[in-house]
Amino acid sequence: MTVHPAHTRIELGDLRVPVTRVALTNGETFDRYCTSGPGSEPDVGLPPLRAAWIASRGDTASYDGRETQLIDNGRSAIRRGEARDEWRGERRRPRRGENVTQMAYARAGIVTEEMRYVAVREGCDVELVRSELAAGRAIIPANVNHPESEPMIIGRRFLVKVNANIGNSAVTSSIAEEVDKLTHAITWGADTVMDLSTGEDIHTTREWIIRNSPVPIGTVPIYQALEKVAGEADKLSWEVFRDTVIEQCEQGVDYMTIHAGVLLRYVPLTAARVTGIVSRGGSIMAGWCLAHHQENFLYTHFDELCEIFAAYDVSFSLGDGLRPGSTADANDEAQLSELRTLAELTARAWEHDVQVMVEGPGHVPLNLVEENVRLQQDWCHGAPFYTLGPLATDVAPGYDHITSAIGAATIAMHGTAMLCYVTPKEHLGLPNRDDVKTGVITYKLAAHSADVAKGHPGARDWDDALSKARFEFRWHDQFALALDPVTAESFHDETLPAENAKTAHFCSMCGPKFCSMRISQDVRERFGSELSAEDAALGMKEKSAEFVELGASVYVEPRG
Ligand code: IRN
Ligand code: FE2
Repeated sequence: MTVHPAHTRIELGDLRVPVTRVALTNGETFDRYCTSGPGSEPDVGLPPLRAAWIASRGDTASYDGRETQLIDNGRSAIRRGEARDEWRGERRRPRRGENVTQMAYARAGIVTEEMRYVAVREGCDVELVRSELAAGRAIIPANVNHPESEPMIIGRRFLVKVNANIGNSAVTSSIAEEVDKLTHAITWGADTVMDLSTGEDIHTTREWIIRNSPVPIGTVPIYQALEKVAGEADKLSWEVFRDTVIEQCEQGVDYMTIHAGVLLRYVPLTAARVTGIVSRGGSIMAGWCLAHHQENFLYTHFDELCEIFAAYDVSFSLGDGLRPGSTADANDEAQLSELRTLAELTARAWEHDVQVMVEGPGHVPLNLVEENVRLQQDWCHGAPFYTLGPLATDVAPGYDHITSAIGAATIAMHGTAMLCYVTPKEHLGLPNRDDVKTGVITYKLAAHSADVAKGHPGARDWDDALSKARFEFRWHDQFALALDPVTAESFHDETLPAENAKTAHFCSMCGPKFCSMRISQDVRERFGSELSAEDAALGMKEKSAEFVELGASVYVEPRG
């Protein structure tokens, strides 16, 4: 799906790496990173781009997915005839003893097709990709059972990425709506999508989302485990959780949030907080620890979890269950204690060659943002940081995409690798389709601002292309290059809808007489681009005289 007539998806080379090619009116083209995928019919799904790559590595074996597909609450939806009841393709499991992770290959010095693919996508050397993966400073979330995904990389040496959360809750929304939100999120540039569905039909909703997703899909499996024990946290067990994780591994989930750092002894540290525990997963695990007075089973069974993840190449997103939920609680002992445990778990996962990213806050005042990245990068040995905003202030419900994008741009500039979007509905309700778009656009601009600030190679080319179009009054090109062409064009057309206004040397903001860009161009034309300061001053003086002569009201003192 394209968002603008000047946009075409093209595929590069034998790996068919997608880019969005923007055709400009001056005959030039500009290529942009493309996340939207080739498009699919929801009930057919996407072609399995990576299937041959995965099979040719010879370390996984296929089996009939129908054997295990009908476990759990997917069954209820199928019985009611609401859902597709069959997995048409094959699923894969590791051959005994094989570790199929991108990290294992990278450490063995093997360059996979996935690595070559992301190198083309990022415009970098493939050795940078391999070495960052081997060191744990970057991850390619790519479950062997999600062959439809177009590989992407998360790490501070690469473009800053954006995750969009979708998913129904017990109260609203249907499967079709969630697939539609997925499509909408990737159309506007989401790099990964997390399905946070709760309530009924979690399994089936996720099946539809994964089969139609060209981007990695993340989940928080404790949500589904909780459904299986009728919502009573103290009934949870390692066994229920493990089976849920395996079910999701076999479906093709690429990364999972695991709240293994919420240790029993940290829970009391949240008692004096302004907002206590705000993480859903964190509060479930804290509740379980308190009810049983035992250590978090995600922590005590962590090595078993690593073995499962290694078998499918699922990446950890180590959850920040004790993240601050208000600026008052930022960087407190509860948060930092958990981070130390996440650092320990990162090292343990790496012993299994399992890929890891570490989740971060939340709500943090701007002066404390940098410290968050510094501590996470130091303690967690450079593992990618993945933060939720953070919100720089708590006072603007309804505008929290903005309060959080301020924090997100700042934290990404300091080295966060992926930003979890926040929509205008944050703290207020479930985001709808429009909120998804607003969240993605807001976070793409935060991420790109950080890329520019970091001096990421080539990042500013996009800004330069748009600025040139703006300066040369190529309105169509300005729209086509915009992050949101639809809104840019419609705002312009509110006052100047005529086609000839699309080449006019002004817009309705300043009107024809006072357009600074036009004046600068006139000056340039008269004196050439190598202007001396005196010539420029002279040019401006002449212009001033010209305007006054025309009766320019801006110079007239108000009367009366
Ligand atoms: C990202 C960073 N910190 C938290 N997140 C996201 O919050 C995480 O990836 C997932 O989408 C959601 C999990 O929320 P709870 O269960 O921690 O509230
Ligand atoms: Fe919050």
